Amino acid sequence: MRRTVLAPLVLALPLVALPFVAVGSATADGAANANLAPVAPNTESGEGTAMVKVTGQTLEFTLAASQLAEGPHAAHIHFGADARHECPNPDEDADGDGRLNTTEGGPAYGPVVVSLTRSGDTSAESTLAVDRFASGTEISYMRGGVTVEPAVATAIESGEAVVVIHGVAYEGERAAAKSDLDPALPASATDPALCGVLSAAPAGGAATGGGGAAPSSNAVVLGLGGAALVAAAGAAAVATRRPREQ
Ligand SMILES: [Cu+2]
Repeated sequence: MRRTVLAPLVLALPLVALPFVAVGSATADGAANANLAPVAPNTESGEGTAMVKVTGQTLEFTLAASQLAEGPHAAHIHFGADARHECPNPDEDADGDGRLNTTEGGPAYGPVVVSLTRSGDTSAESTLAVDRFASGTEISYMRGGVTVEPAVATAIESGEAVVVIHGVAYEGERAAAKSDLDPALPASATDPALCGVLSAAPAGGAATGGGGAAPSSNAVVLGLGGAALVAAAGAAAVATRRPREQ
């Protein structure tokens, strides 16, 4: 009994004691950014950015967007090995109903692999957990400690993952349409609004540091479970990158 409790502690010790040895060797650490643009023909307004920091299998993300429709905005990282790793084209409105629903965008960006919720679960099971996403015309939040599959971490760093913010404003016929994801919801609640491909950020240290020291220091912060430290670092990044955030 006691032995099973101690084993994880013993295994964890080397990680703490050797902070400058690369942690998470299965996937390189890095960051990726996306500029989010309106998904036609659903909407013509809105803009946003997504930033994702990858440390091993752990993500820290920042999501910000403005000029959105009222209402909740489900937001996800989409990825499929067979997808094109792109945002959908307007002509992918396969059924020609003047909307490009989430399913019709699938060939471009693949299924949901991370739900960018503000709290709780972040798996695909939270795809429509609207009460845990942001709401309103302007959204801005960040979160750390999001664990993903190694393949997802690799996809993000390879420029193959796509961020999609859902929730648009429809009038007329389109307003009456039901969601392809959940017929109990209107299509406006789940159709894609903004989309952007995550591409590797010009590394702030990883590429130029030459020794992996910068990524290691991130790993140490995360390894110590310093949520507050991570949040502070992220907030600083937001502040420097988005001067007009408020
Ligand atoms: Cu999505």
